[in-house]
Amino acid sequence: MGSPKHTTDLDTNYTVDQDWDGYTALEHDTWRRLYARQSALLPNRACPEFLAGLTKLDLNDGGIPDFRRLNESLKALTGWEVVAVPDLVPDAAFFKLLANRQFPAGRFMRKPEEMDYLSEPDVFHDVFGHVPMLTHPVFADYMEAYGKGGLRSLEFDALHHLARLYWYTVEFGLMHGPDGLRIYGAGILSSRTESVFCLESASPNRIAFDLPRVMQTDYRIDDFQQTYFVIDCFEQLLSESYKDFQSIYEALEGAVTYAPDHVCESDSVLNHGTQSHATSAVPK
Ligand code: HBI
Ligand code: FE
Repeated sequence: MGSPKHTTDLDTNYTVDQDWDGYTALEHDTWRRLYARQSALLPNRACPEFLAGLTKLDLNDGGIPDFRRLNESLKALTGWEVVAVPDLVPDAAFFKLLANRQFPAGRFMRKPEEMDYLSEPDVFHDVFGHVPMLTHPVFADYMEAYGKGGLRSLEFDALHHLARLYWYTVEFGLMHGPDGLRIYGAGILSSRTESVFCLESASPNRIAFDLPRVMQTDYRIDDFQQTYFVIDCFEQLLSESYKDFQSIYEALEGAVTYAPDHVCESDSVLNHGTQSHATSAVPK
């Protein structure tokens, strides 16, 4: 499938032992502080499905969760399991793990001076941010479908489209639920400052989710998002992921790439950000 590099990555096992006994008291303490901070902030901000998952998994019983114990609950709920990885794994390997309902989680804990910003996903981002969502049956199926779509994308040179979909849903997704705007993206849920910014600031765009539109949109990794895409429910996300991505990729060939702050005329806009520029479409 795809290039020889992808084939090699697909055959390599990137998982490691979590080595739970190797964590220091300081690292467990960092988990507890981060947990306390986010769990105080997230009621009425996170979607109810995340908060329910957090309760079910009991991630606050004294430090960094032991994946062996965590997996007993998670597997019983949706058949997903968490596997430890040293850092980012190559895309092909990442997709293969997701397609098999295995979520790769960084085993390292951030340093106390990095409470608010990290460039690589650590155990707090991966476990607190992502794993509660994997207890929800529909979201759990979406993540598997995403992994399968990712494996197929390797044949079409469409990785950038898939990476954008992941970014604007799994990492930075918002949902318009019965009680208003709520967070389901793990990149937000594990961030104290973005949990408030994404809902309350007038600055970012909030635009109704549209699959090809998302696949055409660049993103920023070094600052708050300038655009959030908003879904109605997880069933919508799952049914979108059953679409024929190949025909979407073909339709997107030669299409423009939108800058992160761009607003299109055809967008269904919930909030037009105060920082947006109408002329920010750039050729691919
Ligand atoms: N590896 N461990 C890990 N975690 C990720 O979130 C991750 C990754 N490899 C690739 C990747 N994400 C992204 O490029 C996907 O969006 C495609
Ligand atoms: Fe993540």
